[in-house]
Amino acid sequence: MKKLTYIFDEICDYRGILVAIQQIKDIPFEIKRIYYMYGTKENVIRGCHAHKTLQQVLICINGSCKILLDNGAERETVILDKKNLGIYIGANIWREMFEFSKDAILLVLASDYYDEKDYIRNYDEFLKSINLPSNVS
Ligand code: T46
Repeated sequence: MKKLTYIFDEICDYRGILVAIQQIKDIPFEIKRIYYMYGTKENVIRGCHAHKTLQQVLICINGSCKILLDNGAERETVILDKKNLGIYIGANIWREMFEFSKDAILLVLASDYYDEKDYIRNYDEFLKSINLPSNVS
């Protein structure tokens, strides 16, 4: 699967490290929303949905977690374990986030406002939406 990851520049000086991310310049969309999750319980799987139009960049700014990406034909798991590593997830990609470390903080930059209508939360519906036969007989 073609996947887009970013290593954002670290600006280091004697005080520590600063990472800056600019819309359009560093990621391919305008940022309309930022959200983050932490305190994720052990063995929890988050996500389990696709988006019809939303584009996002996920960065685990503390700790680590894994992201499963599924385009209906291929599945791939990415480990987010660096504070300056981002993964782009476009529309029509099923995603699952799991194996969060206790200290994980997953930051998400999103191209649009929250809209439940943009979600596809059922895997068979997701397959149908991308014109693949559903697993349901
Ligand atoms: C995604 C992955 C990476 C809001 O009210 N506003 C928001 O901006 C968001 C993101 C969520 N919510 C509400 C909706 C639910 O009642 O917060 C609750 C938890 O959301 P959800 O179960 O969708 O969270 P995740 O972690 O499964 O998925 C989230 C994003 O929703 C989703 O767009 O791609 O992170």
